[in-house]
Amino acid sequence: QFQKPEDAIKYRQAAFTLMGTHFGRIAGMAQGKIPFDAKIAQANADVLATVVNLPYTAFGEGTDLGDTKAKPAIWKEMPKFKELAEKMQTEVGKLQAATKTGNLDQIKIAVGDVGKSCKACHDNYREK
Ligand code: ASC
Repeated sequence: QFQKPEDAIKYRQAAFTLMGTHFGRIAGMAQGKIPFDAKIAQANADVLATVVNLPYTAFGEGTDLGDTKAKPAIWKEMPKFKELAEKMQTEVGKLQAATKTGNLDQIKIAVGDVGKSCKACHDNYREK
């Protein structure tokens, strides 16, 4: 799928950057740092719901070395890593549903749960 390990590393980093950008806009609204606009929240959640599926095709064998913050533990504990990824994807699905209601209180709860699911993986599998 990827020609070189560096290509996979760049690809997954690009996907994580997009996740951070689109989640960050919704989180900013939840935190009152960005004015709440239900339509914009929904549009960002729709993009987020797609891009959360992208990074995990790019953690193949041999992509553990290079310019990456990914810890070797990922490849030693791939089922656990994938489980945390799926948990995050589930929480993003709930966030997407919450943005469709336009209810900021529901969005705030879902943002908190997505944030926890990001952090759960970072704690074990990403270099600082
Ligand atoms: C973000 C972002 C993350 C998560 C994480 C939540 O907006 O870029 O990596 O939220 O900070 O704990």
